[in-house]
Amino acid sequence: MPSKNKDAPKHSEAAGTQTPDRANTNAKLQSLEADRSDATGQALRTNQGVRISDNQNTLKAGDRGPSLLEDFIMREKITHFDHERIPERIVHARGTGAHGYFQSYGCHAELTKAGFLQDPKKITPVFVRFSTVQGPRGSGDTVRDVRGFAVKFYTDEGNFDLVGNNMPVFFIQDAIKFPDFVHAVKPEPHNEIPTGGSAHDTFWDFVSLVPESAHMVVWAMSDRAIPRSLRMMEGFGVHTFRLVNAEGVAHFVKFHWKPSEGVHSVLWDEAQKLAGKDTDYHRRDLWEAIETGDYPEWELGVQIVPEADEHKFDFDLLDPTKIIPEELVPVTPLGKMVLNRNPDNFFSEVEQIAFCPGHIVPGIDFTNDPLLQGRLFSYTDTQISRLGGPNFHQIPINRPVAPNHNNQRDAMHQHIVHKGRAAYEPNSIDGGWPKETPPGPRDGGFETYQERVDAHKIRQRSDSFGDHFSQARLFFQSMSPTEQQHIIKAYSFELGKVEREHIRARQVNEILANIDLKLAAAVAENLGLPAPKAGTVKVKGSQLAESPALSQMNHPGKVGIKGRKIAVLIANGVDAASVDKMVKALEAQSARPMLLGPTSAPVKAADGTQLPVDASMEGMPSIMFDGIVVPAGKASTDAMAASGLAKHFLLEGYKHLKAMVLTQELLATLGLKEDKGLLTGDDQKAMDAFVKAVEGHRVWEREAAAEAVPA
Ligand code: HDD
Repeated sequence: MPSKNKDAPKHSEAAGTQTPDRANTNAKLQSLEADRSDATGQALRTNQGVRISDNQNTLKAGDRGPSLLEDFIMREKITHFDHERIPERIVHARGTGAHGYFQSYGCHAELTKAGFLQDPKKITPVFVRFSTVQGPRGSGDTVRDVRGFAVKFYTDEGNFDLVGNNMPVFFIQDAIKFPDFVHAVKPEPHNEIPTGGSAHDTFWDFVSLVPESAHMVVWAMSDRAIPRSLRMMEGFGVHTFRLVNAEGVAHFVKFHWKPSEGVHSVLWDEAQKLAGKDTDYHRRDLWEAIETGDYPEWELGVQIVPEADEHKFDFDLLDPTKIIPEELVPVTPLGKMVLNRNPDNFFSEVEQIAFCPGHIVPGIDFTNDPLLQGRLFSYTDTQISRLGGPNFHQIPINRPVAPNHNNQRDAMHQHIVHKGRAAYEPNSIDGGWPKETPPGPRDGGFETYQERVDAHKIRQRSDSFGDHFSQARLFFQSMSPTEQQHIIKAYSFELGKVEREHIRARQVNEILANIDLKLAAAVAENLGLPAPKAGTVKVKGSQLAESPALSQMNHPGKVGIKGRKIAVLIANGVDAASVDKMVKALEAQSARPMLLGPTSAPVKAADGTQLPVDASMEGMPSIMFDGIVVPAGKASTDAMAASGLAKHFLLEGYKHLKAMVLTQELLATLGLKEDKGLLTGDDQKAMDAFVKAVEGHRVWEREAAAEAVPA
């Protein structure tokens, strides 16, 4: 992989390097450093510290004799190995993560007393874990699924975990339904199929019986469920939270992460192919971006609603199946997050990180959202079985940078040698320490927002949670025609995999027909079902006819084609000057050009120079790139025109609406016509148009023409 940014800090230098960004995370790094192990120059020893003289042979009675039980070295090694696996997360098992930092844009004291949001000079270390929901640890990255977006802020006042998703709503309204939902979406119990996807009977059975899922399911059938990159996803806290200032005044807020690289997806056909050709597509992309210095960045913002306006909307703020449309309450930016360091060890950091929505700091508080309330219980509970007991906060990646003295003691995997004799409070033996801190505007003890509660104990859903279709309709109707078609195709694909016709019919007639009759009719036609009648639910509709903020097309990003991967296809006889010109034009835009040859062997240019390639066209197919360029050269063009591999690469790129620059000869051979993103030549004009087309992510105008191309 060519490193675009030659000065970018490399992973192995992580601990010591002092670039400005790197220095920012030092507090957390220093606290982790003591636990990092570098065996360079060290003798091989047992866990008890004994030097090992032979790591090749078990102790035996004679060189052909039986192994001896007394071989403590072999036994220790095998025993440890036998216990290397821990239970994977019950949901969100497949994930990857990175270190970085958060920096506030200014002082937000009017909104919250949380220390990390007061001072633009304050750098707060973070660790982010992205995940899919359904699949196990080894499942594919590009499956159709919701993506987890969990951020741990190591603030001076304790850890704050914002455990969100890349979609702003959820499938259910009450936590008591979570095990039902998860059992339905997970692989079916009799045969453990499918891995990583929701295209099966039990999922569609559940969601077609539970109309509160309607809104989230349209999101899951949209392009949001197949992101191009983890760097190109929005993140959402989903629930309404509270921010509380030093005077005790609270505002309702919804948290948003906005990516500087825009919100982009792959096409469904690419997603499926990638799941086979590069199972690790997303984790590789994030890793490489950070290694090459293209640090992903998001803006943290909040939608702010004064307490007095709680009942101003046509939905309930406590209902996690609802958004606050950004056109009604715009997102106020608070600060930015940059991911600038890859983990040193996947297991220790990504696998062992333990998030919990209940990890909050003074200045942040919950609401009565019944989904959120249940989550407050579930996460710690799950860590206890996953990480082997209640001391998981002592694992380096989970440890706060804030001190955390208290009288909790013992339990499995206790790493701290607590001094003193009084593990209770109040005490007079250890001088009364550790002591409570009264609440206060700064550095005070945590104080819960004093919401008044006066109610009967009941098991009942509020009527204000009863409208399941207005926002699902708003979402569908806010999509561009292209996005709507993708949604129709996704429902058709998924329901087409459902074996039971009554489930397909119920989803179409009882859910989709209430969302949008055109959507229902199109899906019904694709499934061969009778045309649906208008839905029977009286849908009151949203305050807005459309919410443009919901369409990905309206989130192009602010960094041009920075970090976009471009395939430069070459073969023997290529014009080296043309290669150089195109690569330089791409590098000037901070894109990542990669040279691909027919094989992994170097390519011999027309002037005799040897051009080493980054990969073969087979090793890195077109689905791994955002755009394709072919430099000039008569012999190389002829070779590609005669090569099934090269032609497939190019036709597949065309079909997936990628921006491309070809030679005239190849254009003719492939029988393609130039369009806004299919260009010829290698001059600056062609490259400028190419860059513009990559910025647009895909050449959407080509969609109809591309349908006819077999690839
Ligand atoms: Fe959850 C993990 C996000 C509802 C119970 N959840 C988990 C992760 C994310 C979310 C991103 C992975 C964290 C990581 O990377 O380690 N979950 C959500 C969102 C929800 C939500 C955005 C709704 C708005 N979750 C939810 C409910 C429950 C859970 C209602 C239970 C009542 N979630 C869990 C869990 C997990 C988890 C079982 C599995 C592993 C873990 O917590 O640490 O406790």
